[in-house]
Amino acid sequence: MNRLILVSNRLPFALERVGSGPWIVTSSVGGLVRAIEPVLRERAGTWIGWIGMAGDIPQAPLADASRNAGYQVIPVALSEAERDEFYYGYSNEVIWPLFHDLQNFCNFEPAFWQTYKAVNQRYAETIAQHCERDDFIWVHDYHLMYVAQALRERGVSAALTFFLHIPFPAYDIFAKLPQQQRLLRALLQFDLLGFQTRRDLRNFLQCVRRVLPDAAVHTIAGLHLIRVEKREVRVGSFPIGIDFESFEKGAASQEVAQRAEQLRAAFPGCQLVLGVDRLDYSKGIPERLRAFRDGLERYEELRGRVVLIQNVVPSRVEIPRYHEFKDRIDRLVGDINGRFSTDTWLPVHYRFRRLDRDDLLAHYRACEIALVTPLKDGMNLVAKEYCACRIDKSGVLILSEFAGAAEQLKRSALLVNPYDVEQVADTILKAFRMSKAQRSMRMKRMRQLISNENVFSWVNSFFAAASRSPSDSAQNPR
Ligand code: ADQ
Repeated sequence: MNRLILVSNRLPFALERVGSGPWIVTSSVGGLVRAIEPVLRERAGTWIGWIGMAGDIPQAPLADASRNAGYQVIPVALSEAERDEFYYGYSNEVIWPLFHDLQNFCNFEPAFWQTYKAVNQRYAETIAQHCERDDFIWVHDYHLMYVAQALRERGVSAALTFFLHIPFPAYDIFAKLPQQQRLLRALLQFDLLGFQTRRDLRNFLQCVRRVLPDAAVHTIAGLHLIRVEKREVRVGSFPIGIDFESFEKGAASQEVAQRAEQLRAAFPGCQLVLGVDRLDYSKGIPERLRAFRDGLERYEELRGRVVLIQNVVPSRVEIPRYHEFKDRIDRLVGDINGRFSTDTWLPVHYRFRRLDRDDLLAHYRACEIALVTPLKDGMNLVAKEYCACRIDKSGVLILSEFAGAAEQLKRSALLVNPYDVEQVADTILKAFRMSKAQRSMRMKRMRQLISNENVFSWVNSFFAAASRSPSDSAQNPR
């Protein structure tokens, strides 16, 4: 079995300290980490990434973290200027908004691209120092799209694979990117490119056809191969899943059941509608609040009988646009509560902080309706986590048609266009009125699918696609 080298912008650890006290290492417990860690242990693996802080990296706590994790951890250091221009700049002020179809939010500052390339070169240098010829290298996400190009320039011929967690835009939007050709050529230095959905895959192929006249796209029995510069690149869609069982088990625990009960008891006679998001303009939070307000305005039936619990985790607060965005949310919540609240009913309960895991699961368990309405999203794990925690097989998922998850859940979720405030309001009413039998039939179907297509099968299907030769793949297309 080949050794696995996993490369991502962030390592699965964070380092924190109060003042000049000792460093504290906290591990990330996301689904991706849970799925990947056993594979890394089994394959004598290495995880390469940034620790999340600029400047020198304290080595001792990281060495401890690596020993405890059971695989090698290699940090990549970024200076403050690199963090600002690579991470906040090109990654999050150019690629992130553009790939979420929000080109007006982009800051196409030319210096950002130079730093993006330089940091990707640093990653390549670190990978080259630690990899051997037969290693399997798996690079993740939009921060590191230039890594394969930089590795090839260093003569690395190992198998290079890539997975994009965010959407890939259609040509009309991608064409705005000043570096469109360079970025596509860099991506085509990988041997396998994975996208979340068929939509993203289609968009990517369309961009290749339009931007690179020398590239030929072949589709053989459903499998896509791109031939360019005497290379052959496989491209596929691999919708990411969650660790269904751990959410289901967690939701069934006594602590979570108690917490959910307390939450329900706090709002007697009301159906609870849940929003859980990172603070990000792509998640459609103001649009959702406007839809909720519109529902209360037009449907008296909802007043006093629904409560929106909106939890927002602080994120990228260093970027000014995110501040403005938070102010908008604050104002809308104030407006709705000011206009509609009564002595006994407050329509929106808004929290701006990370919930701990039990609390998050209790919210999933307690809320009858989940409102997951991103303007665009690679997948959206909240939608899947919500269903996994509905162990009583009830609950309604209102889901944006522009979330990757909609491709899998469209038969059973209530799909909405998040920009259509009136339609979302009507759908809240529909969910509110939905019979128990309908809720249960839909929820059972979603749970079955999410349980089958979980994060472990996602990892396996990606590895399987990487290890098939193109001729095998043509016979067994995805
Ligand atoms: P994200 O944009 O971070 O991920 P998402 O898939 O929704 O988006 O994951 C967010 C995670 O944060 C979830 O696991 C959720 O439980 C957690 N979370 C959100 N709000 C929280 C709160 N208030 N308290 C505690 N936890 C909270 C990117 C892409 C997505 C893609 C994933 C995985 O943008 O489209 O689904 O990667 O590929």
